[in-house]
Amino acid sequence: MTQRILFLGPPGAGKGTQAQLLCASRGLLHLSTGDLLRGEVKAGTALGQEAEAVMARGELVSDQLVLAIVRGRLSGHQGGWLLDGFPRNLTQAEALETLLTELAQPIERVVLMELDDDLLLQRLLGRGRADDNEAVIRHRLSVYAEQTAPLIEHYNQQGLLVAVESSGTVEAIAERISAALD
Ligand code: B4P
Repeated sequence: MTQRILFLGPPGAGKGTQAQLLCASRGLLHLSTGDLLRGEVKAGTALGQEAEAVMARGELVSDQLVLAIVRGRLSGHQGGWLLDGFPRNLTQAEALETLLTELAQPIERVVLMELDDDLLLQRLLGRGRADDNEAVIRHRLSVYAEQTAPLIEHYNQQGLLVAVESSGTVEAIAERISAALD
């Protein structure tokens, strides 16, 4: 069974929602850089203070900060994992590859969750997190298009990418993802 998985897709595609389900059913470590950063903000750490304003603007937190978090969580972990919302740009992807080569734990599959902008906007406005107002969401979508979308071709060239249509019910999408992974 596929054990080392990466979820890629625009904000609001449902990466976090689907990652929780898949990790529970496969016993994988769920590593969401968004959740980890929000945890640092809530705890009021120095890292959280640095990340808070950046996240509120809908921009990407510095690669150095995010990489330190991921390295800390993956080093020493035994077993499978799912990286949710990381990497977000080519610098992060290249640093991840170096780390995974060191750990001898290559990525097995990259799941691209695809959804129209209108539905993304609708879902995120419904969620109502601090960074979920329309102006910030539109900015996050443009950051995704500029910085994260190039990773689609990057992983496609490596033969790792599988695209999953991400409209419909949570259950229907979960079934599509499972079918795409096995
Ligand atoms: P993230 O926390 O990664 O969140 P996201 O991309 O906005 O949402 P996701 O796709 O996980 O959607 P969700 O399941 O919640 O990023 C937030 C910020 O953190 C970034 O903007 C950035 O500042 C920072 N950050 C994170 N990682 C970083 C990195 N690597 N480098 C730099 N900065 C980083 O679903 C969204 C909504 O849709 C929810 O309300 C959900 O209930 C609903 N939903 C889900 N599935 C649905 C369905 N099938 N039908 C209807 N609604 C559905």
